[in-house]
Amino acid sequence: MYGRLPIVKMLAATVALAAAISAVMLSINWNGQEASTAAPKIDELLNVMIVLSSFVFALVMVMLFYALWKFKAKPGDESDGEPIHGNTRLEVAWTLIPTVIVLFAAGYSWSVLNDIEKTEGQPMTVDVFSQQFAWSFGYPGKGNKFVEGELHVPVNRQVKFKMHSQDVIHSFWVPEWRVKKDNVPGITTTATVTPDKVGTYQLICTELCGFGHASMRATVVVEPPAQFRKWVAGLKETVPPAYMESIRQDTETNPVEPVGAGGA
Ligand SMILES: [Cu+2]
Repeated sequence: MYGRLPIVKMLAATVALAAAISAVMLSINWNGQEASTAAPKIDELLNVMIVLSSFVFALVMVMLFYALWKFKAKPGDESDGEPIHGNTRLEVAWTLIPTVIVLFAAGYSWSVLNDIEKTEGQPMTVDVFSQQFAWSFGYPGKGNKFVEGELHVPVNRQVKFKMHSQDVIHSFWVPEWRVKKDNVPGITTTATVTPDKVGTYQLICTELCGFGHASMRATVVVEPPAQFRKWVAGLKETVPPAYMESIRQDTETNPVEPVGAGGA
């Protein structure tokens, strides 16, 4: 066999390389501003995953380069490599360690998702309508007031978005909130967000939905509650019948309360 590997040195090199990669990767602000209560939790999850992946990547690189250097064929050596018939300890290790890492990642992600989707009291409901290539919004707690291309929500209030697609799959994404959810024809999907920073953001369709996908955006305004109430009171239109129909039809999954529940 190959003789003893310099395990301690390789581990030290792995830790050093993982630390260096993590330091670089963590110094980058990947997701931009945090503007919802979910954002810091999701960013922390991402940071933990970055450190874990850096470690795995470093371990693979150290072993790869060690093997390249240590077992390089001598010039002129045309012989076959030594046949190997398995190594139980090694196989147990490379099965067990990734399993533990993946289970940890799954458990941690699950708990974060549970946490950010928890509803407190009575969230405000907003209906989200998506179609090629525009967004519009209804406020069931405000007499089904309706607006196109501009979403307003009060700051520090939990909002439950109920998504309806009129044609193909779209996806609701406000990067600063971190929350992303597909709008699927025939199904009501929901996303729960508590925006916690006043400001103007962009809602971006993040599911390739056709020719105009790249321009399928809407303005998102997070404002103090009084200002929001004034804005919503000033809306002239109510949700058009075709959209009301899509709310009625999209019942295959999750809405537990009747459509229209929840108020601002
Ligand atoms: Cu779209």
